[in-house]
Amino acid sequence: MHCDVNVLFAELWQDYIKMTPSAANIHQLLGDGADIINDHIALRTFNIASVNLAVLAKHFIAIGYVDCGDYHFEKKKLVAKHFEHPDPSQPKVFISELMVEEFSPQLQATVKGLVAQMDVSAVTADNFLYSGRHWDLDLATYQALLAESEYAAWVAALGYRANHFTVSINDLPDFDDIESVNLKLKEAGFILNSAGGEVKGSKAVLLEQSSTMADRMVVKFSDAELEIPSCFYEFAKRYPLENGKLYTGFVAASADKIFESTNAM
Ligand code: OOG
Ligand code: NI
Repeated sequence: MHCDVNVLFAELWQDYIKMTPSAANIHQLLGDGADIINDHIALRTFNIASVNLAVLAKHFIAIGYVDCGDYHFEKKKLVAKHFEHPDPSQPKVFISELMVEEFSPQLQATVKGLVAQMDVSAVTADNFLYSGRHWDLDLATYQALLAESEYAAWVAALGYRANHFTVSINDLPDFDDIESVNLKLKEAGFILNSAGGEVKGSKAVLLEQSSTMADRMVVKFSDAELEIPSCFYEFAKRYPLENGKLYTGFVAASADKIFESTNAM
């Protein structure tokens, strides 16, 4: 496990921009070359004991992160937690896990079979959170997973890595509101996730979010290659609580729609 939060996020970012070439362009577009503050990143996994949310979370807890919130997505059969660092300038972390036992016996057997191929030491290695896929996967198995759960298929194909980074709109020098960020992105030709509307949440729930639809990349399966959705970029604007501090949580109804940024269009 890493012991330096900045090193871990630098590694996660390097992997993420390989998966998401558009993120580098968006970075330039919104930040005008200046540094961009990340509101949060997100990771995905299965709730199988050897790779579950808690296993991923250990990497963040080891560098000072604290468990700060629980979320449940009944229809997608997911649960999630978010973690915060004592230094509020460090990104928050949103980790979700698929409740595998709620799916068909076939999906359960497939997922257990994938995870069983992993080297047991992989999950504590420094690079685990940006190590990608640890198993053989054929195209038919990918497609069978996709038919039941887009999330299951995404994790099966792409494995362990940041599924998105999130620009903190509050910290952008040239933009104030999420609508003008969205407009700038659309003018530059980026496709936004419009599930539930382009802006998820509101000032009333203290968080507004939008995201691009994931980039697409050719992934090698054991018997074929196929272009599939990879990772996306998110934009978040936070509003203050009554005590004047910015809200630091997530909004389940909004998150539910953000997950769909990796759906095929
Ligand atoms: C996470 C979706 C939720 C947010 O900011 O609400 C989320 C995911 O797609 O893995 O990131
Ligand atoms: Ni997010």
